[in-house]
Amino acid sequence: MDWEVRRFAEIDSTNRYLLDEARRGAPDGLVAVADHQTAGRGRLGRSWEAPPGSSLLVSVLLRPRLPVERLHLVTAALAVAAAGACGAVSDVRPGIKWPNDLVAGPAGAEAKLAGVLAEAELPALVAGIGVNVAWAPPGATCLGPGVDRDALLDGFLSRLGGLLDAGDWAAVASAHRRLCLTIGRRVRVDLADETFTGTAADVDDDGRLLVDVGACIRTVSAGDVVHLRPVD
Ligand code: BT5
Repeated sequence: MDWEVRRFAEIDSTNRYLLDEARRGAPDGLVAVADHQTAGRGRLGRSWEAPPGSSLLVSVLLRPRLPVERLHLVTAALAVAAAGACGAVSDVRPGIKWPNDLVAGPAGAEAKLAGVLAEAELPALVAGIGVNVAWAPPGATCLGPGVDRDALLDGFLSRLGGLLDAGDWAAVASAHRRLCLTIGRRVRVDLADETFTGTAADVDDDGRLLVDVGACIRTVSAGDVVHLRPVD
């Protein structure tokens, strides 16, 4: 992947910027990086907060040749690439909380380090990640002081480019599964119209979460997952 990186001191949202560029026909491989976002987006209309200069805020424009039901694997690839890059520039070895959060901290009490937001306007897909580097909001965590954001960006893009160029989505799925701390945990799954609890049994080759609810295994392709303590 040949990345073309555009840097912004301030922008509303790097995802918004690349979606507009995609509509104008920009090629895949376009990257937007910001020191500060004034309207950083989370999933489901939520927001992503970070003081100026405190985080890696980056989005990539892709046109993945994948069937719609496998597009989850692109967010998985971002999470895997970012986890590897964090490990290379800091002492933090993040895990993945399904589907898209990087988490770090004591086993069983991990906190959010980074989040991925993918927005599709097919055939374009814009996927962005915010990684807390020198700051985290209450209840979340960061890599810590002294981490070089440019080195983190380079490590992220080179790993992501490697995964995309290889086009080996089974390898992405298995790397994601290896890092996924949700597997084996008691979880509450919040869907738009329903909530249920169970034990996360596995992540399948399309990146979907399989939850053992006792009577059956439910397959979750999108939703919010809360890790429960074993006694909850
Ligand atoms: C996410 O959403 O985790 C996806 C975040 C994606 C942000 C990147 S930054 C570059 C690109 N451009 C954008 O505009 N967005 C992407 P979600 O799972 O919905 O989590 C959002 C929730 O996490 C919020 O409602 C807060 O509770 C919490 N939150 C906000 N800022 C946070 C931070 N810096 N660290 C940890 N948690 C945060």
